[in-house]
Amino acid sequence: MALLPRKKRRKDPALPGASDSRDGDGPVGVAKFSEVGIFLVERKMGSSRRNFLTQLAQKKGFRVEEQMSESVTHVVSENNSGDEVFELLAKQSGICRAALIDITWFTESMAAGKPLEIENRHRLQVNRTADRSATDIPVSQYACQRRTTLNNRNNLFTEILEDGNCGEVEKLIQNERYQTLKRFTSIFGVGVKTADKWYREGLRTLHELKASKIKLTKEQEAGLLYYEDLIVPVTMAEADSIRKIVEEAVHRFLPAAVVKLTGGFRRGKESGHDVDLLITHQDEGKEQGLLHQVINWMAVQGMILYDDITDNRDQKWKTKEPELFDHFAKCYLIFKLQKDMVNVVDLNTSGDHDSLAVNEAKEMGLGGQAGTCEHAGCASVKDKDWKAIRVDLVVAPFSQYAYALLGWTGSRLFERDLRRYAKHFKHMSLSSHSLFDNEQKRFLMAATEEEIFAHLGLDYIPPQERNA
Ligand code: DCT
Ligand code: MG
Ligand code: MG
Repeated sequence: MALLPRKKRRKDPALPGASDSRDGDGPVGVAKFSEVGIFLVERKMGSSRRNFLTQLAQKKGFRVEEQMSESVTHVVSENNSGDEVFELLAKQSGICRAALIDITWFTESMAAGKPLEIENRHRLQVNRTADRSATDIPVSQYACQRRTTLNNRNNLFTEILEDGNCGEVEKLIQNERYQTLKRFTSIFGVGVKTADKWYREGLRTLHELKASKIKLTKEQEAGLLYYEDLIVPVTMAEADSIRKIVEEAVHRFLPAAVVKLTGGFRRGKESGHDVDLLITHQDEGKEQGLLHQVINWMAVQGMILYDDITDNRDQKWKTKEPELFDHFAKCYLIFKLQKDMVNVVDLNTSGDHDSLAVNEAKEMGLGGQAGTCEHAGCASVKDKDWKAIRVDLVVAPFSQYAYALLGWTGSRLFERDLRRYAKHFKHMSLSSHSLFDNEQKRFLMAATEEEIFAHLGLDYIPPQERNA
């Protein structure tokens, strides 16, 4: 969104995905202190000092956001009054939920090598009482204390984006690096880190990538192969069909197993980039080995275009941060959905998807003759009787099901804030497996999401209000 006034134009505008701190190649963020999102106010600080402080903080494992967003928790400024910072933030986006603090918090935290608790002396005083707008309504900085439906005030900014009336956004989307990173990260299996590496190696287009000698992973190869389908949003009808097909496959092996649609669709979204399915069985232990059986069976039926199974016994997960990665048996797959399996006729979505990606598909001649395709989504998407769709299958033991359901429902920002809230206010560690009370030194059991919210002392927020 709009940026704060700047002394100099930055050479290096925000990257796609920067606001959620994802490194790209891993599924979730890698900053050591990812629960803290710092935004450094450039006013009076200047761009070179801001760059220097940004790099310093990043080296120490802090997440620093280039732009103001909902994921910012600490707005740090130097030599500005609270009113000045408040006004700058209110002008640009109305996002004012983060703590407004002085540079002293930042320097002390850097010296300590970890984010310090905010003390009163760190806080900037905001004295304005007159002409306060809606942004002044005290709103928790934690998404898990807010009810965010799909129809929220951020839509205003999305409109701005679509109409192209915002100068800063225009500049950003014209930026070559941004365009290239967006293009490359739209390939399944390519994160910001890889996209940036390719950019630095001089690659700009999918055509150049394909023609290069760069060694692609199996995932990226599949991503390129089914690119044209995968950039088309998945509809609710398609998600529902896949859920039913997977459920049928699962029931061949475990008739009483539950297959639940999670992710964005559970939050009420009409479309998404993938289908997230969570599987469990009431008799804990019965779910073991299920994933391999189901994937093998579906593969024999010709339903699987690509699969990457992670076994829950796989030791490689032990090296990762427990809060960032879960240890469930899971499979990231590309599903081959026969169009006649979809109940509602809603497959003409190819015109809706991202125009950049459309042009890329066109440029590559994906699924047709290069250069002969009038419209991406031409022959290969429209005429073939199937569509490639990304699916995440996750299997959770029954005793962890409520935690897995909460974790896999998202949104990512909502989940991050829940964990941050649990840690700071309740001294508890929340993951997609469990909730551990660090004071009582025990795990808190929960059979439902409602019980988890109750353990955390939070009002229950239903899935459709977790769209932070
Ligand atoms: N998630 C997780 N671990 C992962 C990946 C995802 O715990 N390795 C959680 C975070 C949110 C939820 O699963 C769904 O993730 P996505 O499918 O990436 O997002 P979404 O909200 O479903 O959005 P979309 O509709 O674009 O798929
Ligand atoms: Mg999803
Ligand atoms: Mg997913």
